[in-house]
Amino acid sequence: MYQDIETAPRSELTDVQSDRLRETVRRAYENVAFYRERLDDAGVSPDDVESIDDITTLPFTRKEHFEAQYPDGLFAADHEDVRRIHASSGTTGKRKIVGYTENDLQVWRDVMARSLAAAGVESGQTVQNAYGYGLFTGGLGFHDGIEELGATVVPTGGGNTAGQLEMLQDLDVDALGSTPSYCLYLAEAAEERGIDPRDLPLSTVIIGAEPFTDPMREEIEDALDVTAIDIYGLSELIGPGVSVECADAQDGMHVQEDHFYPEIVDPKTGEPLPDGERGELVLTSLTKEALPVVRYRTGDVTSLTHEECACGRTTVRMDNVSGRVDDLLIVRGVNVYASSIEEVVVEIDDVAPYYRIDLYREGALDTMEITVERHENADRSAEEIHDLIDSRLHEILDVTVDDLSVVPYGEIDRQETGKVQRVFDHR
Ligand code: DLL
Repeated sequence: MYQDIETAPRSELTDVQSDRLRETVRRAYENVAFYRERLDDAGVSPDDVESIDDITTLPFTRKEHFEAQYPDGLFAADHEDVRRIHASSGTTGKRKIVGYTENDLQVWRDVMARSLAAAGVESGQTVQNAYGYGLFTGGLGFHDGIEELGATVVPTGGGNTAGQLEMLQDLDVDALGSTPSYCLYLAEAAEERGIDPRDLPLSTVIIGAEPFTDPMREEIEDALDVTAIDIYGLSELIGPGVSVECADAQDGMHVQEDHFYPEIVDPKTGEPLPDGERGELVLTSLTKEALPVVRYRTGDVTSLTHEECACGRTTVRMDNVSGRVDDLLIVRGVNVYASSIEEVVVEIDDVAPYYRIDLYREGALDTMEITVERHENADRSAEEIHDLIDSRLHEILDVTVDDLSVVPYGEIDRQETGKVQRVFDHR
């Protein structure tokens, strides 16, 4: 275990959380006009918060609030105490600007070092960091955590695939941090250069920053002969390191609960949901100074479990994030999740793990086009693949696909940096 708190009994964790929630609410109330108004409107005073259970009396904070308070209206620290700024790009709306005090940066280093240790990385090993450096939290978040753990960081950042492969091989790299889509891209690029990706020295990849399904993870593990560990985080809370899978069980992500308190709510009503039920993840920061965040509606869909984990950590685990509340594609009035399409596509061996979904509006009618790639070594013909996917999609979707194309291998654009885009809504 990297830190003792990861295996603390529940009662100890609850005490820590209760103390920290009280401090967080007080800090937010005293330093941020937005929180003062929201709490006053809800009739809650910081004195009313006694234990972590009182969290449900607090109002939610939403993406729109970050936008309305752009750039730093939610900051609770003086400018001279802010050591670093990051920002999340956000596909819609304004960037969210986030800030860190020295203490916040140390918390981040700690939770990232912990996360890497849980992923099976050891001090003395070499970790290549292919997350983008810059305003995105992925690059520097991983970078600091790798150093904090006592491992060696190779700061390749995103892109430059030839350089990535060269470093992986020549520096005998043990673990790679990268988005799942870039992992697959690297494997493919290796093959094109005559390198068997399974021969790369890697034993672990730590993937996150975008949703992926279980079949996609298996594809990555198989292509690179690695263990693929899911890591989750978001800029508003800190960046990567909010939760991570352990290499021992690979069964849900342990939330770093002494710093981030998770709840699951019904996305429509905001009512709390019990363990095991999927809903919207709501997170509260418990130690952040520059930017305390109270009951943040992440928009990410998952569930929680307090069941014991084989690894010995006592922290609550969250399931793989299958998608976002607002990612639901409504096609001709019918709910369609891109992840369910991905599952169909990736499960078929003859199909490469690349696809795109295009949505158009013709007159008053929505149309949905899906493009998949035939695998290099596919046995089935394009027509056979077409019919197979068509019938599977027919079984799982309540809406018909207007156009399904099976294109030759390599035809769908690969994205070398940033988060992959698979849904193109032209409506
Ligand atoms: O993506 C932080 C991060 C960097 C996490 C590197 C993991 C690795 P943002 O750019 O603010 O921060 O985007 C956060 O990305 O609300 C999710 O929708 C999505 N996301 C992050 N991790 C995962 C994951 C970083 N493991 C948003 N699975 C979040 C699914 C993820 N979605």
